[in-house]
Amino acid sequence: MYSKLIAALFLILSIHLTFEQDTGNNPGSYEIREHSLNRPYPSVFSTSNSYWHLIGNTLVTDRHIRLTSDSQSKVGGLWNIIPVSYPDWEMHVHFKVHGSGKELFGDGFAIWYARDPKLGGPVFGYQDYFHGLAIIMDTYSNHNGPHNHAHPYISAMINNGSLHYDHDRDGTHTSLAGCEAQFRGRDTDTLVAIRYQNDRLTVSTDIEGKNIWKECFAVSDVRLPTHYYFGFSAATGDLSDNHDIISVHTYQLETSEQRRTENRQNIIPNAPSAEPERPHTDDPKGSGWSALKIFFLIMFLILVCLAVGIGAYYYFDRRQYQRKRFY
Ligand SMILES: *[C@@H]1O[C@H](CO)[C@@H](O)[C@H](O)[C@H]1NC(C)=O
Ligand SMILES: [Ca+2]
Repeated sequence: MYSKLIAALFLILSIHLTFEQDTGNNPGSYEIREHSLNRPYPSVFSTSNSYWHLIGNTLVTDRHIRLTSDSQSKVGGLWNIIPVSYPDWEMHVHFKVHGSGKELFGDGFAIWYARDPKLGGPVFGYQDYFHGLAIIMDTYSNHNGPHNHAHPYISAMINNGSLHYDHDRDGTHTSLAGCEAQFRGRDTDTLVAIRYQNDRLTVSTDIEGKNIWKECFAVSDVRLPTHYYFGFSAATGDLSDNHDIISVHTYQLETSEQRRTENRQNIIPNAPSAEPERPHTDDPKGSGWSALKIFFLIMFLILVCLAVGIGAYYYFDRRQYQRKRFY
């Protein structure tokens, strides 16, 4: 009897979490098709019909878009060519980094929101001194000195064209924030979410096959203009790996009236200067569950259940009338 009840509660909880993931936890959000990419991929890229262009060694199969294969000295890119006209967005990227290397592999890939699409260069296959945002998924530790974090490492960098990305230091001096994330060579699906809303940049991962976003970092006062471009790039050198993009889902988020009417096109990318590394702390382990806590948890779950039921009713009801907005 009890176990059934608990199983039912867990089911409800997992449904709730799935809902959160699907909508990016933003009720006013909807997916932008021209900034998304999914299987089956367009049969022809780099034509006037396609929203996405491939550069360098990028290869498309029916299963993935391979920025680099697991061989030396490859450079690849995948660039969207429709500028992003809305100020607040969230992007979910399903990717896979894998290869035959057990100890030595690299270098990783980068996700861009940048002024100049379709260029190649030394920073994970894109140009140095770029304008915009880089989310760097670094799998190889170049920094030989005493290290304050392990790899793979996810970090963000904001650039107005003046900063150099220093590979030899893994970009430590220009990094805005970062976290360790064991996203390479996993059997589970690996996803990263980048949210930019009200000048707050949040990066989360879902790499453990739990279908839950785990926050990697969040930074406020990040200023990014509209009309930049989304892109992905990767490079291999002496070390190599497969760097695959499997799908991209981009959502326009609800925007305040003030931000909507502001001219955001000429903003110079800007963010609080790089902070010292935050010490890595593990999530607190669930210990010492008192009866009172369990009681409140059950009450909470019942409330969540009610809210999800009511929310789902309105959601699907509304969906009937607004089907055109969803893809
Ligand atoms: C560009 O960024 C650098 C370093 O963060 C800063 O010193 C400089 O003032 C910025 N330039 C502009 C035009 O904002
Ligand atoms: Ca590196």
